[in-house]
Amino acid sequence: MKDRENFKDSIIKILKADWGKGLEQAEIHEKYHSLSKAIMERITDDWNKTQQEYGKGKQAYYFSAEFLMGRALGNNLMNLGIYEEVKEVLEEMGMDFNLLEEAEEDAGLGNGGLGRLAACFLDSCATMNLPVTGYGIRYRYGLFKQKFVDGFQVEEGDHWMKYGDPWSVRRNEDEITVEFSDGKVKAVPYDMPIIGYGTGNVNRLRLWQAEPVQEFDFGLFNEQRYDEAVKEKNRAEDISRVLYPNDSKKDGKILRLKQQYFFVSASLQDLVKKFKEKHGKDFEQFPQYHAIQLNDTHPVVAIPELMRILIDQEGIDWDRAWEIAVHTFAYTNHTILAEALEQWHSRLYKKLLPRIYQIIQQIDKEFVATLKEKGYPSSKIKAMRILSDNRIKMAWLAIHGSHTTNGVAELHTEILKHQELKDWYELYPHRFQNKTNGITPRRWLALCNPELAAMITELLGTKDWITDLAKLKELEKYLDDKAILERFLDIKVQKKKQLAFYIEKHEGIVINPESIFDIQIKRLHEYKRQLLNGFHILDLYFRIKENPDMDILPRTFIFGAKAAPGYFRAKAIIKFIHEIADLVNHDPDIKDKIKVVFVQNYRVSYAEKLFPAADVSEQISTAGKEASGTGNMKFMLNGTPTLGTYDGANVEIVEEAGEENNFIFGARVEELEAIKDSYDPKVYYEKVPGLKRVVDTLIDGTFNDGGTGMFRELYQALLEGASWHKPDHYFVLKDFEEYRKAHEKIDEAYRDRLGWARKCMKNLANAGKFSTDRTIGEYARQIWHIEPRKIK
Ligand code: DL6
Repeated sequence: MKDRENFKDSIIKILKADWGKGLEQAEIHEKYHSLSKAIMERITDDWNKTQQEYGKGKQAYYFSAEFLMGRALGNNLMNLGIYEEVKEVLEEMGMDFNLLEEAEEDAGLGNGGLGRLAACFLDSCATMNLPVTGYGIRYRYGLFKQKFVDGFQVEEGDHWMKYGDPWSVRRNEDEITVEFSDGKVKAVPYDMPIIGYGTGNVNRLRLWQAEPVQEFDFGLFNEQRYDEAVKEKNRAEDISRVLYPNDSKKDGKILRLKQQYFFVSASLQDLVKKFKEKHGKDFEQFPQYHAIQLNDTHPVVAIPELMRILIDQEGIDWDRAWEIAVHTFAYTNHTILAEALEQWHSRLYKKLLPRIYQIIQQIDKEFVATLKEKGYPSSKIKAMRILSDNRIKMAWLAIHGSHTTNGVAELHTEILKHQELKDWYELYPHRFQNKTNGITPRRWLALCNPELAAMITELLGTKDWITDLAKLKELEKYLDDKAILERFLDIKVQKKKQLAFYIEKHEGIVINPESIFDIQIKRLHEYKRQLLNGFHILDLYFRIKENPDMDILPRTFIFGAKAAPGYFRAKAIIKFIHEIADLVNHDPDIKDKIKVVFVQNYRVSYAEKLFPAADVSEQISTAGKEASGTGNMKFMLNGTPTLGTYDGANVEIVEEAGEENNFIFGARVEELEAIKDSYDPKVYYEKVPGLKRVVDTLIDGTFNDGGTGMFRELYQALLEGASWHKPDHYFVLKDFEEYRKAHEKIDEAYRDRLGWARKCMKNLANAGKFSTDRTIGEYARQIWHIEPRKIK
């Protein structure tokens, strides 16, 4: 940075202009805000240049209802290559950079893996100079903030921009009107810069905010009917008020559908408007300039919406419009869980979006005719119809109305092709592809683990690995270098101490950095099997009680997870783990051999502290249920072995780093498929030593669920099942014994310090495949057909 003094001046000026304060009086968030704006000022020219350059050719658009961005400041400074310098400048001004970083609220505009993947993708696109724009919703409230009260999850609204949002620019000139049957709303875009690493290119994330067409009704206001005067405003603003509001109720569902249509319609109108400015009405060319990726089914209403725009507004005939749509869209499937495959009641669509519904009916009608022509039997046609039983099958619409469908890990894609979407694969074999997920090495190594990053740079003699992660492979030459392995271990201890300090400050729990940090961080869901982890801890506890001299290495089990507000069982599991923690952490007989911590409000910025400090990565989902997972990759990239099942991308992690450097256990997909009708968890419950004892704690009075009945319900789900599923449908009891054995292997392996470090290094050295740079390269070449365009 050549102009340090100018930079300081801008910060001071912004503080004065925006907050009316000098440096001495300013609050921490005001300083954070001014610094961020000063950075925005510096990137504006490059941002404009990039958009101009991209306008010259084909571009891709990532339509996603979620972008889990986390914090921007540190990441942006690093990508701009001025992180250290800005830190120095701030110190000269008497500011503590760490405090400023911590003052930033996470932009938590996503639920978990799917939204975070979108954020990593944007980072890779910008870094690779690829013309890609993200389109989504500017939720005023992100994913809820989580607190624990007596071990129960309590949710609070996440007003992430209450102090403003210095990283967004409102673009009034690009506002759009979106029409529903019950009225119109204004969609106003807010653009966020996506700063590439080591390039001048700055990409764009465009998030739409819903606003009323008319701020308030002046007539009603004059009549002092104040509530009615702002009714319209509230109705419009509700659309972008919160991320995925609870959808268990009908009202909630309408709002979610409104959200989906709102951002999709605004985005498509935006693209069509710009296209016409350049190419007139030559819509045949539309797919030559646009590739639109549909991130799961949430934006799939884009297919009939583009048809509507082309047919009703641009006068194009049905067949041509359909061709254009199919050539423009591509669809990514992120789950095979039946309850997550979106379906909408026809009557909701009919009521809210009557014209879109008509178009879907027509798509369905033509599709049925095609299948009949091909000689499909009526049973198969019924199963594949886009509209059946008064429901719209969004995944079917997505596959039929796009040119590619991809899964997110090899195993997942195979399951799609040969099980879940078998009929579709037979119909459209050439449309199916695999795109194994990734993570950005910028945030998930360079930024969150600068100590390890510095060692890698020193050993490789270059920073190139940050944009070419396959280079990590060269670290293999140090696998038997004792000094290097020791250095790796020292760094791990350093990261564990930092985490221990943070946890003590934020959770009030002291943990021992010398213990094994065994971490499971992800959304709370039955298929992810946090319950299995809990049962194992409890079993360990009982065994230590029986045998106080048991020789085990001290372990700290760390959990981080949010449960969906309406997901009763997931909340029961959170409470159960808290009860275990309470028992274990306060028992003097345990002598700190095991400790259990459930961190509150797990989110991107917390994750950045947890991944680098882990010794063991818990990836223990039921085989076949986790589409990919990306947390598994973040652990690996920080040199952490996986304790996991053959599921999702775990399979590929082990393929890359070797099974002998990880701890793989449990039933595989084929086995579970074969036993699914005959499985009886009671056999395991009775037979596996120690298992009955831990399962029974759910009902024998060991623990207290506050009179909610939630523990008994969990117990019944395991042993008796429920109206909608068989007993233990995620095979927790079946995998328990093998899981315990895998833990024993870890205990043994960890004792050999250098042997352990070697496993860690082997994982790190083979994490190259899991960069989103690799994933995005594949999307760009094999789906989007776009080229890099670097600005001068
Ligand atoms: O592809 C990103 C991410 C995967 O890594 C996870 O395995 C998968 O569970 C997640 N899927 C969803 C599905 N949500 N919906 N609908 O979040 O996607």
